[in-house]
Amino acid sequence: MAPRPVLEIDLPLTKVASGKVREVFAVDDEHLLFVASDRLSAYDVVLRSGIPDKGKILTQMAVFWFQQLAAAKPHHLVAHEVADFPRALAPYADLLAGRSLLVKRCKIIPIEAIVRGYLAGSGWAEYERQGSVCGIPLPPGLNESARLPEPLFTPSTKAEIGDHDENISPAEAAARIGESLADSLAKRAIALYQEAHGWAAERGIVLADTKFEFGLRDGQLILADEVLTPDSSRFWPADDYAPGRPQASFDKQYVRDWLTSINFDKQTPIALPDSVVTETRRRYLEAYRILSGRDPVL
Ligand code: Q0Q
Repeated sequence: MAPRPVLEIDLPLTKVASGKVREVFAVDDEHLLFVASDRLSAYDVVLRSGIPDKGKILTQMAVFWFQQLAAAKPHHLVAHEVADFPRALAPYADLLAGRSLLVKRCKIIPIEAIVRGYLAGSGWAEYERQGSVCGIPLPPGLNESARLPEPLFTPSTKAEIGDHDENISPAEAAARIGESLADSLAKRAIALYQEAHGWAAERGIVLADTKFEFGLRDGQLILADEVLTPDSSRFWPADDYAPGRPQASFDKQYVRDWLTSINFDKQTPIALPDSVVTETRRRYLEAYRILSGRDPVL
């Protein structure tokens, strides 16, 4: 029997940032604590139903990638076991276990480092309009979901809470953060995507695109935030992949299909049927087991 979903993260620590699904708390001058809830967002709406253990499964997927990928280093992850956290956090072990990351503080670069290997979402929409993605001209005649000739660094700005990120060109990103840093960001993000894409493809999952966050610390470019989870990436089942149409999401398709079936207004936070919650939890578990080769600690 799955536990009840954890929708709110209440800790007697200073909250420094809050996202749709995760909270960031101050631990000390050097460290932050990331805690992932079981909240689920669809079409940028946080739904009333959570997915039990989602926060644990996706946190442990990020830990897997931080440990697995050569291109992930240097990164901000310090510890993911509560036993390795500062002793002051021990009283909150039941809430934190499996769903929290102790990370090194760094200066976050105000650009979302998105890498696309396939034409989907806002990339496909721009290509249909003007034959480019983030202003990067592409060959004519590409189909929806087509694999791109090479992975593209397609940055976006970091929107304020409640607003949407805005796609910008690599040149605009360079104008905002400097050419050298933008170039380093692009190279690191593409290397990460390529390594992860290869690992996932060998296991029957297409990594279509993903969003990385980077920071600066001691003059180094540090991989930050979460990495390569279904909340920051598009995962497609490889055995069903066919260009020319939208692809089923490995993890969210049951949610999307049900929301479509009830003509979801893409604004009202609504609850999901138990069957959709159960099936979605099963898909997150399956994705973790396929990619990491192990069971999550729940
Ligand atoms: C930091 N965020 C993002 C965020 C809401 C994530 C603060 N190592 C770091 C990190 C990281 N990662 C951050 N700050 C200093 N050092 C990243 C935007 C916001 C929820 C999750 N916020």
